[in-house]
Amino acid sequence: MSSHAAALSPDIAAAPASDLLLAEILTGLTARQKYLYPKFFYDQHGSELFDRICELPEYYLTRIVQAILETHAPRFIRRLGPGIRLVEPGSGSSLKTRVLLDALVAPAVYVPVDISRSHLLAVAESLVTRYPCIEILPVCADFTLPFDLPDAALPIRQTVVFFPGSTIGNFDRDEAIALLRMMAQLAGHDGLVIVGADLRKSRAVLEAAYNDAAGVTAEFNLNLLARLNREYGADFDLDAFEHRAPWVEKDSRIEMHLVSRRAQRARIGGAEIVFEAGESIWTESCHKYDCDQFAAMAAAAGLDVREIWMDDEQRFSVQLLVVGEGNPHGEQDN
Ligand code: AVJ
Repeated sequence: MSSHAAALSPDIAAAPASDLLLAEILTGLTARQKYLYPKFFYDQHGSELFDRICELPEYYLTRIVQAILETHAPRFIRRLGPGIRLVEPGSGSSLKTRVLLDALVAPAVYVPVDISRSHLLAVAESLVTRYPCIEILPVCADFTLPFDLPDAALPIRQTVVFFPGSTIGNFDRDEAIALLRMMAQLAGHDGLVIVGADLRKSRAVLEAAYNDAAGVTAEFNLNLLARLNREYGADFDLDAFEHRAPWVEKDSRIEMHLVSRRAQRARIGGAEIVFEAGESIWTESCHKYDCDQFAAMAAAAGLDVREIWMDDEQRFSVQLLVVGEGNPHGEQDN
């Protein structure tokens, strides 16, 4: 780590505590339906694999969000004027953000928030070089837990929370509402929340997007076990698990699983995890919405839909949300 990156922000040191993560991992692996949270995908290697997923021909999401943002975001962001603080939970490589950063009127602040410390640092460093007029304040945090926004040197007029990649779809309805409420609080009075929501479409298109021919999504899924082996001294046999990602119509979601090919045991953190043949670890849900359903969720979080940006074929939506009138969360300023 270079001293340059360290100078970006002292908050970078606040990485999530690792024994807390191990406790969460063990809770998931000892549940009746075994599960692991998708946030565990994103170590350095997992973040890189995700970037490769975004380039896959079958993975339509990233390209469409990018096109939607290129069409609508620059004018919208420029109109906001100077003094904007852009906060991005789960910023990853901040690639989708560039179209916004390019349009921000200086002075402005960008707060990328990501769980992958080394990846966040590397990205933040390159942003400092690329955007000398924007104050870059990275925060290493698990955005599903409360975190503090770092103090900016510049006066801030308005906060825009940016969550474009459809990660909201990883969460169940109640969790998604809680997350939207948290974003409303971060945005504060007069704030804006921009959320990407993938739309319901045919099984064929959806299943192809999560079962790519090159096998990158399978590798991404299996990297979760590789990571447990690397970081927690676990002994999962990667060849004994298989990637599966069916569209589950009744719950309107893709479910990603790692299915045990045979009866087996694995050790992690002093515990033994027993698998029957065909038993799975549920690693991710990717919910797909229609706009009415999404608006109802936003409303439950105290947010009103002001505008929806979509591609011509209505495959993906970017929702512009404002803190609703009379919502108590609107009064909480950050
Ligand atoms: C990063 C959560 C938006 O749900 O499409 C991609 C993650 N998983 N392929 C998604 C993912 C498998 C992605 N999000």
